[in-house]
Amino acid sequence: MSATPTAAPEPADRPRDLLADGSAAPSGPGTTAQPGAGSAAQPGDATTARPGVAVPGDGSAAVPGDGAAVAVPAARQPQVDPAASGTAGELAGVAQRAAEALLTPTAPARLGDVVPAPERVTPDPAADFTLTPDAVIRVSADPAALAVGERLAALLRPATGHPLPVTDATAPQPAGGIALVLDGDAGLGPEGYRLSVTPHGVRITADTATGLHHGVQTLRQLLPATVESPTPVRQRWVLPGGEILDRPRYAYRSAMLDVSRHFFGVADVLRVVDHLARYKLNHLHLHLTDDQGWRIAVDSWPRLATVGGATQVGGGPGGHYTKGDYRRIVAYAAERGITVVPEIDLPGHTHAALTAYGELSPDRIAPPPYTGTEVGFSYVDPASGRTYEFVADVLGEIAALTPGRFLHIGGDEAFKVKGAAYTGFVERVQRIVAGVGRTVVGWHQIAPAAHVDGRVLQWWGTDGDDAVTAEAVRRGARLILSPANHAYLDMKYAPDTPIGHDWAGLVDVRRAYDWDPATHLNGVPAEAVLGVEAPLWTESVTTLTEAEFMLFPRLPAIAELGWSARATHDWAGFRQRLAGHGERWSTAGIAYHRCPTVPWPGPCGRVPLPRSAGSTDRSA
Ligand code: TNX
Repeated sequence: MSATPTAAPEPADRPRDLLADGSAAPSGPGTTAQPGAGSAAQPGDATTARPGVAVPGDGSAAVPGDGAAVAVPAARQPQVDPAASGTAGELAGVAQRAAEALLTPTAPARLGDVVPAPERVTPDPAADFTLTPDAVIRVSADPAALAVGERLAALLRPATGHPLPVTDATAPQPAGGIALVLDGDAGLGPEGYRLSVTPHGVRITADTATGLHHGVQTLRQLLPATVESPTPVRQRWVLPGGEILDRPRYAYRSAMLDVSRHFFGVADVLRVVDHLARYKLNHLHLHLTDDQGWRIAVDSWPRLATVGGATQVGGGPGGHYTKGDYRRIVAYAAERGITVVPEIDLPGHTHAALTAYGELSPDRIAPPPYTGTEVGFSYVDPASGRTYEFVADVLGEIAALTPGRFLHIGGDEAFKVKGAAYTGFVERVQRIVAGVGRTVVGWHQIAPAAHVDGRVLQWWGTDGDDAVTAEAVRRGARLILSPANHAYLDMKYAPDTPIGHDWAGLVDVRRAYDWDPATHLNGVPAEAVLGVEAPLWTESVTTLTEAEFMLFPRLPAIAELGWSARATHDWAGFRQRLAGHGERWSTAGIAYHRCPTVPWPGPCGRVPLPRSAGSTDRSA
């Protein structure tokens, strides 16, 4: 019996993996394909030119406030009130207002310049509002709403330098600030909001704190891009006047981070959560286990994390989350309206678990760690009772850590567990998930298994005909759509993209944007679609900077498909709105791909990816 994985058969629609440089990965038992190893481009190599990578401080985007003078129109010239002279305090106030008025305005955002596109936008050019140093953030007396207010203040204080105290909305306050109000308007739904900008202030109303949170993300985009600066910017903080009414199209809007192939520490994951929140996504799927690493502590099977988590693709040190780490991620996400969906991939993609517990393996022998990128060779023994004790223990502990309703059981590419052995395994695991009070999610390969209440399939196919999935939908399943040729964020943008795969084709931002979840899969009615998810597999993604480069600008495209009414769908308008975000990302220190189809401001071309911009923090 071999302790080494045997080569996996290739799935029909999934040609073999490619290395980061585009060459074919070596196949066969125990190969250690190291993404990037064959190519000259190493992550963090400051001397390596990477096509179209924009990173903070690279000068690739014009950052207002860097000295570019903008004339102040006459209407904005300070009006000094002669009557307001006298005391030193009054004079200081006059001087302050005069200075404010003279500060260079960048072109104020337009009310409709929001990603994802809002449901209804009613601009009022006569109603612009300027956020002044004396502004107050008034919030309904509700702990979750107050937390939204505190986070808004934390977002705005660094760039504006304004103190922005957060106070209870019921206390008498001066006008001229921002109000976040829970108004009991259930018509807005659990995530909707209204935002109104008048010369007297900004008011966001919603039925829930989550709705207020989404409204805050919109407010943020209505301020000049310099609001993303971590340090004070001398600037007039003008918001465009008018009203927005906004609600999501789909209840499930998500991204997946594969923390198994390469491990990403807590700080990195929290930053990814911030990116999701910015674009009103509401789920984070964490792919916690795979052949190369088991990333979550399980008390009843401790070696899963300590042994199974000790390496990663390419042979690096790997890592895992303690239960405390995981709770921190869950709590941080929840505060931002995001539910964590943990995935324990079964019965395949389990090599790391087998390295820790050989008793789960069909041959009962623990194999050595695997640091390559082949798929489909490993499995836990579906004929062993011990396997189901393991599954019940693991899913029980994960459920106890996870307040969200979904547990993802993987189910993909288990090429060696076939037919009845496979469906029998999946059905048993589905019952275990129901037994711990959770709703099962699985990759669409689990479709042939019997239906259980609430079952959700995540479809990752590349063409719209899938009779087996359509049949599972007829039996009651709902779908999350992640078509690999549109939504897989590990696909290359273009042939020269330095990292990523291309087995599902090239996915530029237009391809990510131009599809309709409601009609994508033949034989599946629109009502069966729960939403969309953009997965980021990380065989070739080794640092946070590389992850951001693959996320931006495609994540906002998928976010818009999930949030915005179909009637707003329009590539020409989307690329214009998206272009303004390049400057926001640069200012916030977020790396992104300056794809040629979007009219980003500033020069295009090759930009080096500095070592300092990326970190995969393992400490936190
Ligand atoms: C397919 S799609 C996988 C992953 C790989 C990915 C690479 C699916 C459910 N599984 O194991 O990481 O392709 O693109």
